[in-house]
Amino acid sequence: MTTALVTGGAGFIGSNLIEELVKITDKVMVVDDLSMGLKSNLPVSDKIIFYEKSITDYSFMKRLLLDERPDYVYLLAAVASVADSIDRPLETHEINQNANLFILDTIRVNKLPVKKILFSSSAAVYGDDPTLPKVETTMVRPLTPYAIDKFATERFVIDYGNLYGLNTVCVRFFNVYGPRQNPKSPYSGVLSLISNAIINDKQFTLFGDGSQTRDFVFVGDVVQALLLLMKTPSASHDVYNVATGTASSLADIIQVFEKLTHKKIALKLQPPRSGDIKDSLADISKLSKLGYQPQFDVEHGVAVYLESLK
Ligand code: UD2
Repeated sequence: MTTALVTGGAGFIGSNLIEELVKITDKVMVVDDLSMGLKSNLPVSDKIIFYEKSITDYSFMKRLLLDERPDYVYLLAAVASVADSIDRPLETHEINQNANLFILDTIRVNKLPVKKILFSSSAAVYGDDPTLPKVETTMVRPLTPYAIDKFATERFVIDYGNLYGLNTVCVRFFNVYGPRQNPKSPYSGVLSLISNAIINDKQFTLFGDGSQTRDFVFVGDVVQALLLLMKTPSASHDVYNVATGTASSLADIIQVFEKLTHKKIALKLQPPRSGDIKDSLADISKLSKLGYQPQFDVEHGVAVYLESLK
């Protein structure tokens, strides 16, 4: 019997992961406080055990880990917005770093037989250094509480491997999009905001001239990467970019949406958002060497995303 624990499993990326995990796992435990996620994001399956709990509920987390002794642990729960982290640095630190460290240390101290632990970090750790594409060895420049905690927790996760022999791996997500990405928050990913605008015939606020570029990666490809990293023994005590290796400008993306929906997006033009980086692009050769091949270009991914919103 194989079991997995997914923190943040009711969220956007977590719930897409769980859709695949239930096919290959006998039992999937989900811990989510529903601060961002929705219970309805989870697929219906009697393999899923859902706990509406925060990962900062340490006595609960300890009991769960000791009682259930999961084989695989996916650490996806987080304050997921940079802006939110700037408003709440201490809470962000508690959730994004301390709670994950507590899980690692509970596994270490109790010598739990966890096969592998995966931590979700972010391209935010690269900060505003303009060198492209970003390779995992590129200097990091974390500029916000979100990025600082993501980077420091990466180091904890990797060094719990080096120091204590835990089998761990980290990922740096670039701009993930796809079904169940919540467009409600003003800090949601830009593709969910464009979808929301075009479907509801609302204006989309474009910051800048649309020439800024991002490496947009479809959530299905992200799930492929997570499963691959979990099952690849050589991917251990290390960090991997998860992206497509292709940059698209927002102007390109807007065109893709307009072509697919046969609608014109009403744009409200605003100056560039302060603190934004102009361009972002990943080098994915490290992950590709393990067999990762993104299956969705933006046209395909956006089409699937739009279909899911019908
Ligand atoms: C993403 C992450 C952020 C951090 C960062 C690291 C999201 C939502 N944000 O920020 O958490 O990890 O990467 O580099 O995943 N835009 C508009 N109109 C809008 C919203 C956005 O024009 O209503 C523009 C925005 O100014 C930017 C681009 O779209 O140029 C992408 O914005 P984003 O917030 O989706 O993602 P990003 O890369 O800035």
